[in-house]
Amino acid sequence: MAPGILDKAQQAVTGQDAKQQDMAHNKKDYMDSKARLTTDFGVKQSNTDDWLKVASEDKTGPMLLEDGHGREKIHRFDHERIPERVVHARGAGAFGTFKLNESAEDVTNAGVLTDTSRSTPVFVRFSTVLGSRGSADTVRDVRGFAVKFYTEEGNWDIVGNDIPVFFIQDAMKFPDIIHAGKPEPHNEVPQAQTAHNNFWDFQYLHTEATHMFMWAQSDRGIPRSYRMMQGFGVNTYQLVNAKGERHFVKFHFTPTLGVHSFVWDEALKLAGQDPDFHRKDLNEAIENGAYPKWKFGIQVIPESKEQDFEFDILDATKVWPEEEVPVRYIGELELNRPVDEYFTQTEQVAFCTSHVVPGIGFSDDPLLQGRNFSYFDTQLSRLGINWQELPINRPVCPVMNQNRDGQGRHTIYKGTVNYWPNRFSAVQPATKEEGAYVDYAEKVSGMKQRLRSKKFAEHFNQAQLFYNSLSPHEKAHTASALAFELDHCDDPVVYERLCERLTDIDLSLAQQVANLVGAPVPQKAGRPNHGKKAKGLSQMDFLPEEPTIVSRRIAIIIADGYDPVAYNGVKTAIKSAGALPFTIAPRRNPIFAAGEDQKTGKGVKPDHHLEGMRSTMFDSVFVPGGADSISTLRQNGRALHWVREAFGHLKAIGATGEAVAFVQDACALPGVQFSSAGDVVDSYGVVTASQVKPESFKETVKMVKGAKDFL
Ligand code: HDE
Repeated sequence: MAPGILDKAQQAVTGQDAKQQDMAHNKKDYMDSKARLTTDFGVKQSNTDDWLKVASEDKTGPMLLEDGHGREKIHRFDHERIPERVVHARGAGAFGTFKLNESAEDVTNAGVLTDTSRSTPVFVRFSTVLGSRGSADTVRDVRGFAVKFYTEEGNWDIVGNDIPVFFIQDAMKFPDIIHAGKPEPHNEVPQAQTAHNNFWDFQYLHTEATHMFMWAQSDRGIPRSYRMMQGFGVNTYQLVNAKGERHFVKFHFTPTLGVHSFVWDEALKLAGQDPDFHRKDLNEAIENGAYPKWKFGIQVIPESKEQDFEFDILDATKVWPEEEVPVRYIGELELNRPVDEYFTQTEQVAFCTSHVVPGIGFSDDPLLQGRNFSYFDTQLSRLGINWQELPINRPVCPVMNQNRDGQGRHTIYKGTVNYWPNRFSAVQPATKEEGAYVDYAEKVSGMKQRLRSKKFAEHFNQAQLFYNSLSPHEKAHTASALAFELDHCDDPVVYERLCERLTDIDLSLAQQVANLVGAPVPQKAGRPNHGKKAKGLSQMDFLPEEPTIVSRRIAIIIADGYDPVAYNGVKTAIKSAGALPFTIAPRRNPIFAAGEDQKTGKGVKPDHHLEGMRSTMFDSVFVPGGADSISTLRQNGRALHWVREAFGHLKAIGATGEAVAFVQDACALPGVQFSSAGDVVDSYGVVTASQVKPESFKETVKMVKGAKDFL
């Protein structure tokens, strides 16, 4: 047995999981100082900087085609790119572990969902959908949430999203919805945006997309972090237990940090200020030991109850309301290892919905059935027929079959036959007892026709359910998001008709949006709002069990003459709460505390200067006092903007001593009254303490935990 192929004894010795061991054979340490430069074929090279040429110290002559090393280097470079994913091109990945807390053996016999002693290695890739590989992370879009479980029975992929429903019911419509959302064909504009005519034209004409576009326009479309969004399998799968009974299932991942989003202005600015914000955030958290975690849950419906719902449970544009089908949390997903190399791991990873293990299977969900064809197919053009041999895609259990050859083949099979049956009885099919995949025997009959069941025709009930379930601020954000998008459409047919469509959801929503985008303001609901709500739709239903600031980024702004007691006190308090303090100052060279001699003192070296970073990149801002520091900051427009912008983005802001008045002045808006600054005071998310006492730091941390932006 090759090491890493379920070699548990060796795993115990090395402390590596099965996938780490498996990939160890493909890894090379580029930082090895003893290594020497060679060609791809191992011949040592003395010079990788100058092409072989006819040259002397006085004259540079022609280059020689004969230079194999030069040619190899350029050839390799010319072919470095592979086609980017047709959707979900921009992504970030990490390794981790899946642990099961409760066996689901009543509904499945899958080892990964029944054996609570296992720890299953996983690779997760998060992504945006529409943008190309170089687009920004924080655009308004759906996020991909794809999980590859390297189980003992083979690879299982949940290729999910952060939104539980989809735009279309039948896979046949996928090229249309994606063409409509991607840049328009005549000018390739806009990039990574749905704010254009074609997208909203399609949304109006294709009514089954209504529920999903409401999710995408809500705060779900601009998550604060990949670590703070839910994951959903979206499609309806099936589970089969040892008795051969079938259940329908939906998969859920719920983040332990809670579900949080940006405000739109922050997301827009970040797209330019730090387009890699989400991928950096993922790595920063893992590198700081704040491992992202999700509870893993299943919603299960027995086969006998398939027809008991007002919607079709195979329709991917519908959620299964939690009141009717509760989520049963049975496991935990943790990400704890960054990738070693982006291309070979995050780019070359290939997910397929068709990859399931015994005990898990597919329903007749027409979206899922189409996806099962599409993913394998797309990997052929991205990676070639032998993509399953790439280290990131290889399972950790043995692989043996008659599939052979093709471009880029690595596996070398020994033996004289490559077919079954063969005269040696070599490589026999497995029995059920040996763990073979058993297809669920289902009776199927019907007319062959292009049709969906009648229940698929209802497209608005759940769009209303979703909107009704949002909190007032989520509703307000959704209205502004729709108005932003439609404002970018210049064809009146598009924005006027879409405002009409909104009357099928909620008249007051339609009226707000129509007024902002310059469409006739509708006076009559397209259909009455049924007024029903459900839990699990608003992201306010997913606050962390305990408020936490773990892994949050907190900026401390200082200038020369800052108060060291307040500065050090708050920094320590932030660190001990598991958050990340960053010192920001007018320059990156050392800043000196009040009373510190600038010639002999060491000062504090800031992490960034005020122009190098923006408030958008931090969750909270603290300003310690110090008369000179504050007088410098008062004259610095950027410093004022930092505080004012953070306030505008509803972030927690803390200040002590002389900084109290500075922060109050920076945030003062007509009608906004801060409480008096005698004691520790909190008002509109701004915590101030004129006296520097330990309580003020504790209060700041507490306030940051409770701040609106973190909800
Ligand atoms: Fe995908 N989708 N999809 N999709 N999808 C792809 O596969 C497709 C759908 C999702 O990080 C592609 O490897 C069809 C729903 C994620 O590598 C492609 C249909 C959901 C990722 C493809 C759908 C998803 C993809 C492009 C309609 C949420 C990124 C590259 C029937 C449940 C995976 C690739 C990664 C990627 C096809 C609908 C999620 C072309 C035909 C619904 C997270 O095969």
